[in-house]
Amino acid sequence: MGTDARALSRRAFLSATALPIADGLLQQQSALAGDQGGEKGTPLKSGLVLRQRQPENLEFPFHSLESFITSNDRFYVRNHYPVPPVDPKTWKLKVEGSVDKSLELPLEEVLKSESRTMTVTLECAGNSRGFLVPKENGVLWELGAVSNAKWKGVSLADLLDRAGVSKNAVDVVLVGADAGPVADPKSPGPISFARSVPIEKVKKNEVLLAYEMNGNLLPVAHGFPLRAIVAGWYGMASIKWLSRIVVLDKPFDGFFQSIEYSYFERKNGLPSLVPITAMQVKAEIARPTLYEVIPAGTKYRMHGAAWAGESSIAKVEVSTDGGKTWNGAKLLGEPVPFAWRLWEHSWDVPMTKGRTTCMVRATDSQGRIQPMERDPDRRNYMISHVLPIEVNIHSASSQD
Ligand SMILES: Nc1nc2c(c(=O)[nH]1)N[C@H]1C(S)=C(S)[C@@H](COP(=O)(O)O)O[C@H]1N2
Ligand SMILES: [Mo]
Repeated sequence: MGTDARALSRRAFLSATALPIADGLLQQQSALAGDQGGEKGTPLKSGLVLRQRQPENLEFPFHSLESFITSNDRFYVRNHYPVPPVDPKTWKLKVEGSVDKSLELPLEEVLKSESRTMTVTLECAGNSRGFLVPKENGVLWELGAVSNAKWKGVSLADLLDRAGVSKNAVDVVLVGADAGPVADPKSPGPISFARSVPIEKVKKNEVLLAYEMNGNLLPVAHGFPLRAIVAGWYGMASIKWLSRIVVLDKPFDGFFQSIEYSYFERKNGLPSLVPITAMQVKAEIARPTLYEVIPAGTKYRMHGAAWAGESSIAKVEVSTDGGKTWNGAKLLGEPVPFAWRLWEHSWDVPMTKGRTTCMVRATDSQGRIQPMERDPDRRNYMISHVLPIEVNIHSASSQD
């Protein structure tokens, strides 16, 4: 690797760890929602939408989507527990389980490994839950529990090579420093936020342990000092405030992948709960927004983003008549593996005023297309069916 990356990030970290900057970050983090007032569902000063104050859950205002990269202060935040106190001076990453040699790595050691950079879109498995009827339990996200950033860190595969993974290993558990009790089913005390990833996915270099986000130190809200980025998967696997990595010879059955973040898969006609993994193909409309008033007889720029998890976007289509007819949208920029693709479409808005429903649907490179209807086997996760956005066409001449 170049001298730049290692030297620079090491310096950034060493100074960060020596100074009370980490305390500053913590204060900044807890001030994020608290200081800014705001009712649930309303925008904070940062522009993020408050969904829950404690633990802090903040939504990216998807209608403001303008660029491929989401800036750090606009990236959605999904927390299950209060942000854990992490002191970078004493922080260590434990690597244990089915390995030749357990490791306890201080931050410096992690930073010494060869760095990699990946642009990866994270979508919460509960994104768009607010659209479900009847109303579901859980955080009622609209369109913005999804964001895209450039992450820099070390490949989990490289780190595991140092520990020497046993040949019987099948699963790698990522454990966060945050923990809390679970009410239903009642847990025997606090449970850490944790999630496993199969060893094959790790070996493909698709799991990054990131310490930088969009060229800056990883913000506390996003997992400082180190978080996992599991490329192509829903966000729940991208463990923040990483503290332990446990290699197992059997699949892990933790709460956050067997009870929460699981869905019904039909095997021989029998529904069985399986962990949620890769993101489904999905497109969303940034503009127009729900109930937006659009002038009749004009050209309107519809735009948004589409993503397909471990696959890639082949096609995006839009409808402005409630799904009766569909038109191809233009895919913008170049495809980037594991990142969303922006799209746009120029709509010739009709002269007739009244309500109409806009829709978007994406198809991936394997021919998978977004369904029109919600699949109940998915419980209240993986909400990727076509979402109707009703708008009002308004004639410029009349005042109503
Ligand atoms: N330690 C820890 N990691 C976590 C979570 C958490 O609550 N604790 N939430 C997960 C979920 S459900 C999502 S969608 C992503 C969100 O990452 P972000 O807050 O950086 O957007 O973090 C994941 N990693
Ligand atoms: Mo999530």
